[in-house]
Amino acid sequence: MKRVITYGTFDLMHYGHINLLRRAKKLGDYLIVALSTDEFNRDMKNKVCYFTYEQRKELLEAIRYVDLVIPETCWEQKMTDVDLYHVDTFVIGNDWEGKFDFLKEKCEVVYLPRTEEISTTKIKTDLHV
Ligand code: C2G
Repeated sequence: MKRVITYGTFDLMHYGHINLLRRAKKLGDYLIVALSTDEFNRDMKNKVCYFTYEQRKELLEAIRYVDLVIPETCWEQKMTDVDLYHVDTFVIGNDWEGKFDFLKEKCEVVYLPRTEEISTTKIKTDLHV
């Protein structure tokens, strides 16, 4: 069974996220999503989420492409996660192009094109939230 992992905040879930998750799942048989916790978002990613970790986790677990959701609590957990979850492929959007090439010693690393016209920030701006 080919195991794939991806990481993210996934706040205000939108079709750009779904496009990523669908393509990520196509790279294997089992997709793990490491979901940024509220603390990690606030302290390290400078992101204020609309939905809490538990709400974002529930949304992700309802998506057919997602097999497991785990917490992302720090930048440094990826190497450990690859071993812990026996990951074959790490995948993320190409806004991170090259940033996680260090994982190539452990697994395949894939950067997928983002869905350009949508983002959580755009949604908030358009809704004047
Ligand atoms: N994404 C996308 N198209 C968009 C928006 C997001 O393909 N229009 C992808 C991103 O490239 C990422 C995933 O969806 O792969 C989740 O996006 P974010 O929640 O913005 O994740 P990010 O803040 O980039 O977190 O350690 C890695 C970080 O946790 C990644």
